Amino acid sequence: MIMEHHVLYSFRRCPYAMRARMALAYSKVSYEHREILLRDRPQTLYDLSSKGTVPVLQLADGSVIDESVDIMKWALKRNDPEHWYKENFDHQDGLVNKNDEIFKKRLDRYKYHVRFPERSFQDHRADVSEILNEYNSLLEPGPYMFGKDICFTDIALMPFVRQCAHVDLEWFNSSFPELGAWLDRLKESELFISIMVKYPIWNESESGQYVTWE
Ligand SMILES: N[C@@H](CCC(=O)N[C@@H](CS)C(=O)NCC(=O)O)C(=O)O
Repeated sequence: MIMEHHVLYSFRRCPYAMRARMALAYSKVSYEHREILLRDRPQTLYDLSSKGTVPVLQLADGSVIDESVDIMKWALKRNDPEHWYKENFDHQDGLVNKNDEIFKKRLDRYKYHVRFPERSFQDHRADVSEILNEYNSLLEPGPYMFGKDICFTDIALMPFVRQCAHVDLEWFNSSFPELGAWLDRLKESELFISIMVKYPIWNESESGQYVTWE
Protein backbone atom coordinates (compact mmCIF):
# COMPACT_ATOMS: atom_id res chain seq x y z
CA MET A 1 0.00 0.00 0.00
CA ILE A 2 1.33 3.44 -0.94
CA MET A 3 1.31 5.61 2.19
CA GLU A 4 2.72 8.82 0.80
CA HIS A 5 2.74 9.95 -2.78
CA HIS A 6 5.66 12.24 -3.57
CA VAL A 7 6.37 13.30 -7.15
CA LEU A 8 9.83 13.95 -8.58
CA TYR A 9 10.35 15.92 -11.79
CA SER A 10 13.68 14.85 -13.15
CA PHE A 11 15.91 14.75 -16.19
CA ARG A 12 18.19 11.73 -16.44
CA ARG A 13 21.41 13.53 -17.40
CA CYS A 14 21.04 16.52 -15.08
CA PRO A 15 23.73 16.40 -12.38
CA TYR A 16 21.48 18.16 -9.86
CA ALA A 17 18.74 15.61 -10.49
CA MET A 18 21.25 12.75 -10.20
CA ARG A 19 22.32 13.80 -6.71
CA ALA A 20 18.68 14.16 -5.63
CA ARG A 21 17.80 10.73 -7.05
CA MET A 22 20.79 9.16 -5.26
CA ALA A 23 19.70 10.62 -1.92
CA LEU A 24 16.08 9.51 -2.44
CA ALA A 25 17.22 6.00 -3.35
CA TYR A 26 19.62 5.76 -0.40
CA SER A 27 16.91 6.97 1.99
CA LYS A 28 14.48 4.54 0.35
CA VAL A 29 11.91 7.20 -0.38
CA SER A 30 9.30 5.97 -2.85
CA TYR A 31 8.00 8.47 -5.36
CA GLU A 32 6.35 8.95 -8.72
CA HIS A 33 9.08 9.69 -11.27
CA ARG A 34 8.17 12.20 -13.98
CA GLU A 35 10.90 12.33 -16.58
CA ILE A 36 10.91 15.59 -18.50
CA LEU A 37 12.83 17.10 -21.39
CA LEU A 38 14.54 20.41 -20.66
CA ARG A 39 13.75 21.62 -24.18
CA ASP A 40 10.06 20.90 -23.71
CA ARG A 41 9.26 21.42 -20.06
CA PRO A 42 5.69 20.77 -18.95
CA GLN A 43 3.61 23.66 -17.62
CA THR A 44 3.05 21.67 -14.39
CA LEU A 45 6.73 22.10 -13.57
CA TYR A 46 6.48 25.91 -13.86
CA ASP A 47 3.25 25.86 -11.86
CA LEU A 48 5.12 24.18 -8.99
CA SER A 49 8.27 26.26 -9.27
CA SER A 50 8.55 29.30 -11.52
CA LYS A 51 12.30 28.66 -11.98
CA GLY A 52 11.41 25.68 -14.15
CA THR A 53 14.58 23.84 -13.17
CA VAL A 54 14.90 20.19 -12.25
CA PRO A 55 14.88 18.45 -9.88
CA VAL A 56 11.61 19.42 -8.22
CA LEU A 57 10.05 17.28 -5.52
CA GLN A 58 6.40 17.74 -4.73
CA LEU A 59 5.70 16.21 -1.36
CA ALA A 60 2.56 14.28 -0.49
CA ASP A 61 1.38 17.28 1.58
CA GLY A 62 1.61 19.53 -1.50
CA SER A 63 4.75 21.41 -0.51
CA VAL A 64 7.48 21.81 -3.07
CA ILE A 65 11.27 21.48 -2.81
CA ASP A 66 12.99 22.94 -5.86
CA GLU A 67 16.68 22.84 -4.92
CA SER A 68 18.63 19.60 -5.26
CA VAL A 69 20.56 20.07 -2.02
CA ASP A 70 17.31 20.65 -0.14
CA ILE A 71 15.83 17.47 -1.64
CA MET A 72 18.93 15.57 -0.50
CA LYS A 73 18.73 16.98 3.01
CA TRP A 74 15.00 16.31 3.23
CA ALA A 75 15.60 12.66 2.28
CA LEU A 76 18.52 12.26 4.69
CA LYS A 77 16.52 13.76 7.53
CA ARG A 78 13.94 11.02 7.04
CA ASN A 79 16.42 8.19 6.81
CA ASP A 80 20.22 8.30 6.93
CA PRO A 81 21.22 4.72 7.82
CA GLU A 82 24.92 5.09 7.00
CA HIS A 83 25.31 8.57 8.52
CA TRP A 84 26.01 10.51 5.34
CA TYR A 85 25.10 13.79 6.98
CA LYS A 86 25.68 13.39 10.69
CA GLU A 87 28.89 15.40 11.17
CA ASN A 88 31.23 17.99 9.59
CA PHE A 89 28.15 19.98 8.55
CA ASP A 90 29.97 23.27 7.95
CA HIS A 91 32.79 21.69 5.99
CA GLN A 92 30.40 19.56 3.93
CA ASP A 93 28.05 22.49 3.21
CA GLY A 94 31.02 24.72 2.34
CA LEU A 95 32.35 22.27 -0.22
CA VAL A 96 28.97 21.71 -1.81
CA ASN A 97 28.27 25.48 -2.00
CA LYS A 98 31.63 26.08 -3.60
CA ASN A 99 30.96 23.29 -6.05
CA ASP A 100 27.60 24.75 -7.04
CA GLU A 101 28.65 28.39 -7.06
CA ILE A 102 32.15 28.19 -8.51
CA PHE A 103 33.04 24.75 -9.86
CA LYS A 104 29.82 24.37 -11.89
CA LYS A 105 30.47 27.64 -13.74
CA ARG A 106 34.07 26.69 -14.46
CA LEU A 107 32.92 23.25 -15.58
CA ASP A 108 30.48 24.76 -18.09
CA ARG A 109 33.21 26.99 -19.50
CA TYR A 110 35.62 24.06 -19.75
CA LYS A 111 33.07 21.70 -21.30
CA TYR A 112 31.68 24.28 -23.73
CA HIS A 113 35.00 26.10 -24.21
CA VAL A 114 34.24 26.92 -27.85
CA ARG A 115 31.45 29.17 -26.60
CA PHE A 116 33.88 31.03 -24.32
CA PRO A 117 36.73 31.95 -26.69
CA GLU A 118 37.80 34.97 -24.62
CA ARG A 119 39.99 32.52 -22.70
CA SER A 120 42.01 29.62 -24.06
CA PHE A 121 41.10 25.98 -23.52
CA GLN A 122 44.20 25.69 -21.29
CA ASP A 123 42.93 28.57 -19.11
CA HIS A 124 39.53 26.91 -18.72
CA ARG A 125 41.30 23.66 -17.90
CA ALA A 126 43.48 25.40 -15.29
CA ASP A 127 40.33 26.81 -13.65
CA VAL A 128 38.71 23.42 -13.20
CA SER A 129 42.04 21.87 -12.20
CA GLU A 130 42.37 24.23 -9.24
CA ILE A 131 39.19 22.82 -7.70
CA LEU A 132 39.76 19.24 -8.87
CA ASN A 133 43.12 19.39 -7.07
CA GLU A 134 41.33 20.33 -3.86
CA TYR A 135 38.93 17.40 -4.28
CA ASN A 136 41.85 15.11 -5.06
CA SER A 137 43.75 16.14 -1.90
CA LEU A 138 40.69 15.55 0.25
CA LEU A 139 40.69 12.00 -1.07
CA GLU A 140 44.33 11.27 -0.34
CA PRO A 141 43.55 9.70 3.06
CA GLY A 142 40.47 8.25 1.26
CA PRO A 143 38.71 6.43 0.02
CA TYR A 144 35.92 9.02 0.40
CA MET A 145 35.91 12.78 0.96
CA PHE A 146 35.54 12.51 4.73
CA GLY A 147 37.30 9.22 5.35
CA LYS A 148 36.37 5.62 5.00
CA ASP A 149 32.64 6.05 4.47
CA ILE A 150 30.58 7.77 1.82
CA CYS A 151 28.99 11.02 2.91
CA PHE A 152 26.66 13.70 1.64
CA THR A 153 29.52 15.60 -0.06
CA ASP A 154 30.65 12.59 -2.13
CA ILE A 155 27.16 12.20 -3.53
CA ALA A 156 26.51 15.91 -4.01
CA LEU A 157 29.76 16.44 -5.96
CA MET A 158 29.99 13.20 -7.90
CA PRO A 159 27.70 14.04 -10.86
CA PHE A 160 29.62 17.27 -11.51
CA VAL A 161 33.04 15.63 -11.26
CA ARG A 162 31.76 12.91 -13.59
CA GLN A 163 30.71 15.49 -16.17
CA CYS A 164 34.07 17.20 -15.93
CA ALA A 165 36.01 13.93 -16.16
CA HIS A 166 34.19 12.92 -19.33
CA VAL A 167 35.44 15.96 -21.25
CA ASP A 168 38.85 14.23 -21.41
CA LEU A 169 38.94 11.09 -19.30
CA GLU A 170 42.55 10.24 -20.02
CA TRP A 171 43.79 13.65 -18.88
CA PHE A 172 41.47 13.56 -15.85
CA ASN A 173 42.60 10.12 -14.65
CA SER A 174 46.29 10.87 -15.05
CA SER A 175 46.05 14.31 -13.38
CA PHE A 176 43.79 13.35 -10.45
CA PRO A 177 44.38 9.68 -9.65
CA GLU A 178 42.57 9.59 -6.28
CA LEU A 179 39.62 11.46 -7.69
CA GLY A 180 39.59 9.13 -10.71
CA ALA A 181 39.49 6.04 -8.49
CA TRP A 182 36.77 7.63 -6.32
CA LEU A 183 34.71 8.46 -9.41
CA ASP A 184 35.04 4.93 -10.78
CA ARG A 185 33.90 3.46 -7.45
CA LEU A 186 30.86 5.70 -7.35
CA LYS A 187 30.01 5.20 -11.04
CA GLU A 188 30.11 1.43 -10.53
CA SER A 189 28.08 1.55 -7.32
CA GLU A 190 24.66 -0.08 -7.18
CA LEU A 191 23.29 3.23 -5.99
CA PHE A 192 24.42 5.15 -9.06
CA ILE A 193 23.44 2.39 -11.47
CA SER A 194 19.99 2.22 -9.86
CA ILE A 195 19.28 5.91 -10.45
CA MET A 196 20.46 5.94 -14.07
CA VAL A 197 17.71 3.67 -15.35
CA LYS A 198 15.85 5.18 -18.28
CA TYR A 199 12.25 6.30 -17.90
CA PRO A 200 9.90 7.24 -20.71
CA ILE A 201 9.19 10.96 -20.99
CA TRP A 202 6.26 11.83 -18.78
CA ASN A 203 3.03 12.53 -20.59
CA GLU A 204 0.96 15.14 -18.74
CA SER A 205 -2.25 13.18 -19.19
CA GLU A 206 -0.85 10.10 -17.41
CA SER A 207 0.96 9.21 -14.18
CA GLY A 208 4.70 8.83 -14.15
CA GLN A 209 6.47 5.67 -13.06
CA TYR A 210 6.23 4.72 -9.39
CA VAL A 211 9.67 4.03 -7.91
CA THR A 212 10.05 1.89 -4.77
CA TRP A 213 13.18 0.55 -3.14
CA GLU A 214 11.99 -2.32 -0.92
N1 LIG B 1 20.17 25.14 -8.04
C1 LIG B 1 19.34 24.20 -8.74
C2 LIG B 1 19.88 24.06 -10.15
C3 LIG B 1 19.09 23.07 -10.99
C4 LIG B 1 19.39 23.25 -12.49
O1 LIG B 1 19.95 24.26 -12.92
N2 LIG B 1 19.02 22.23 -13.28
C5 LIG B 1 19.20 22.36 -14.70
C6 LIG B 1 19.30 21.02 -15.40
S1 LIG B 1 20.82 20.21 -15.12
C7 LIG B 1 18.00 23.05 -15.29
O2 LIG B 1 16.88 22.75 -14.93
N3 LIG B 1 18.25 23.96 -16.23
C8 LIG B 1 17.21 24.65 -16.91
C9 LIG B 1 17.25 26.12 -16.67
O3 LIG B 1 18.16 26.60 -15.97
O4 LIG B 1 16.36 26.80 -17.15
C10 LIG B 1 19.35 22.87 -7.99
O5 LIG B 1 20.33 22.59 -7.29
O6 LIG B 1 18.36 22.12 -8.05
